[in-house]
Amino acid sequence: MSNYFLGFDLSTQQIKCLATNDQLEIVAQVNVEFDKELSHYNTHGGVYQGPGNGVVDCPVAMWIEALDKIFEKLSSDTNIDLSNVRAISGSCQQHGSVYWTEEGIEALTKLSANLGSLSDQLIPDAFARPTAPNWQDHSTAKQCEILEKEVGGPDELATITGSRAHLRFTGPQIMRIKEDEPINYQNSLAITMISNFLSSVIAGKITPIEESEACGMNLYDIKKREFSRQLMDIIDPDALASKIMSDKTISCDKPKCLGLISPYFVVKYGLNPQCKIFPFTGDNMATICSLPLRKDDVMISLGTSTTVLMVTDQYRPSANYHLFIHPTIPNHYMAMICYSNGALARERVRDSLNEENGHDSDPWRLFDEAVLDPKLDTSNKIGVYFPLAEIVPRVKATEKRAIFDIKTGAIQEYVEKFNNRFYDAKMIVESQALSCRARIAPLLSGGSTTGKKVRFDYEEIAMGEYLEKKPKRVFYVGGGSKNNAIVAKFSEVLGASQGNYRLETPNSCALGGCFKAHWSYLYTADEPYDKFLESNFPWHSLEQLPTSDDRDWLSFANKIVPLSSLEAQLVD
Ligand code: XUL
Repeated sequence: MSNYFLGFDLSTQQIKCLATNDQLEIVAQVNVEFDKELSHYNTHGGVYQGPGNGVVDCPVAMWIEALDKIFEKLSSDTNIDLSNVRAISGSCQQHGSVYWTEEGIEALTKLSANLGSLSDQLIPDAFARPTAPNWQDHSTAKQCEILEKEVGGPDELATITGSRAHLRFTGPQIMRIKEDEPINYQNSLAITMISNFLSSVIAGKITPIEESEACGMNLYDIKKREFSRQLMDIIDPDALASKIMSDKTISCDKPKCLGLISPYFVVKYGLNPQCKIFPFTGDNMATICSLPLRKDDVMISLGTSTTVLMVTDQYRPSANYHLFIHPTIPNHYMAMICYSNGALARERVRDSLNEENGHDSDPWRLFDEAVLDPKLDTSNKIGVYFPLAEIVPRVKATEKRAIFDIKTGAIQEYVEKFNNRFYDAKMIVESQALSCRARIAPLLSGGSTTGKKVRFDYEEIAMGEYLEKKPKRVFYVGGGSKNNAIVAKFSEVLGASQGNYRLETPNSCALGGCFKAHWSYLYTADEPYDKFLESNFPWHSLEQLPTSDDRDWLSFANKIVPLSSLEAQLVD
């Protein structure tokens, strides 16, 4: 009889739960789609959009009802014996916050299958605010400005908390709620993030914030590894520290059992009373926990936008990306770089190429041929294509092309167009990949500080770092990763020393939760997370891609200087 481990994923549009067995295989999968299955909350894409004020909220009552529903499905729609579930963990959309009343904190400890559903016992009195801000909320520009200004600017805030101020981050959100809804704020005896909201309901008691999640608040001092008094004081010097249980934050250095599952789930759904609950984390952190990633491994999500997640032991904060304490590997960080231009920008170039040249039934044929065409000489060309305002670098929507001197890297001429659109197809993929290469360079280990200094964004580093550091493995995910030409070009530019992989990740957040629960349950100090996963991981589920040629990687280094110069010309 196998042990089972549950991993939850409370994301924007659904809650999902996976169960894995002793062999790390998925044995059950259930989900509840909010708009469809809980349509009486009238959410669109799981959220409510405020009336033109940038507010984007999620109803907490919907999540509470969804939790009962998903446990119901686990017990009736799957074959697993829930009394064999040994441990539970999971992940949630990052940054959101849930506001608990005194009654709510009390009601959690008294949850009972005899008292009706979770909703009957928690709604509406458990929450001072019926909704939780969603990560798409953009109502906090004023609060972000204040936080940055008080500490000396975006770089300074990034140095303390791993990120500059962001509209969706919990600190600015709490600050706005305190200002706009003073009664709700006052009535909130505890403020949890969404991750420790979910673990609290499952454990039947308020559980503190997990450290890697705390890094998504703009309040946590990563070097000191504690909530920053200075930052909390800007929002509320009196009560915030106690509301967020700042002295009880859960360290990621080793697994910490939060307690056993609430008797409610034992009696109602047949869970084992000894089932252990381990801290839940953010969805992006759980994604890296779904793979045996180590220092210098990179995951690139080629979706509508491009997101880079990587494991690093270098704490080199920048206002242009995020650093979070790694959820399972001590003294490591997860870096997250979010670009707004990804697939849409490539598709625009593809469409104009097809318009000019006509195309057959495969809209990608001409584009892909151009990307891989060795006769299309882009060695002295550089260009950026940002149909949307870009985050990295932080600039308005723009396009720019230039010809440069291959020997010196100096830009010779800015041009309106290259000879034809085929160059743009090749160039957009090259420059998207090159931008990733330039931004991950400071976060990779090794390399020397020799050579000319080259600046991207706020940081200037020596050419030695760009020229000598390589990622170990690169894992490609997301829609764009299905395109062979695109991943081949990214692989050439990034030059992973230990291989390139492609995988599908529909379940990665929940799976990361299962693996974390499993590892935490078996934890021994001499089996760190990456080692536990590496030896047990179903490698056959990944597709290994060809390794790239070192000469390609070196020749793309010629474009580091011109890309930096070209970006410096773009206006903010
Ligand atoms: C990350 C972020 C999103 C949400 C999505 O900073 O805001 O990825 O976590 O659920």
